[in-house]
Amino acid sequence: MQHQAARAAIECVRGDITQQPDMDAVVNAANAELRPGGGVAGAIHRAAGPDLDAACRAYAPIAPGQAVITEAFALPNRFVIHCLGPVYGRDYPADTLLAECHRRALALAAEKALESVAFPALSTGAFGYPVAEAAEIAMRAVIECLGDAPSVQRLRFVLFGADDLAAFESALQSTAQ
Ligand code: AR6
Repeated sequence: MQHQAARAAIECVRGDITQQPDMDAVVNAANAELRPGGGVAGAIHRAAGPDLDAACRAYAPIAPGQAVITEAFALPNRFVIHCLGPVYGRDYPADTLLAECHRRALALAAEKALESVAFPALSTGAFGYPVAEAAEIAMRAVIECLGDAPSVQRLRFVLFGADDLAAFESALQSTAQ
């Protein structure tokens, strides 16, 4: 599914965030220490190799809502944008912090004049954010912020599961209208 918002195309696909070779940057669902961990972070660090872990050390720790950018090393992308989403039920206000992650990720992409960015479903795995709510917040945040990131022409949400894909497609439809 694809939609045009503020000159940028937004699409939702089912897949693996480490297998997006046509994207300038991929977003990591990081932990505060920017270490490998599980889920998206584990997959990204495994695919990027140990140089990514070394590069992250200079920026850690980060707080919920923050984002930092590093090289992507062995990944087929130019950059990794590491976002720390809120832990649902612990970090407040969760919706503001989740939106802030997306806003800062796009701001970093714009600083590097990137054309394309792929996001996973931040906070919806180990951090427990209900996916339907997270999808609405993520979609609203990127559509609001794309105007401040004029270089970004293509935005992709990469979802692991069929239910997650359905939630993001529904959010794209309702938000983009
Ligand atoms: N590609 C795309 N999506 C994925 C992939 C992948 N390779 N792997 C998992 N997902 P999570 P969080 C989905 O837990 O909730 C880590 O341990 C997953 O099914 O990666 O922000 C870190 O170290 C879920 O829908 O991120 C942190 O401590 C979504 O991506 C913590 O988890 C997010 O799941 C971050 O938790």
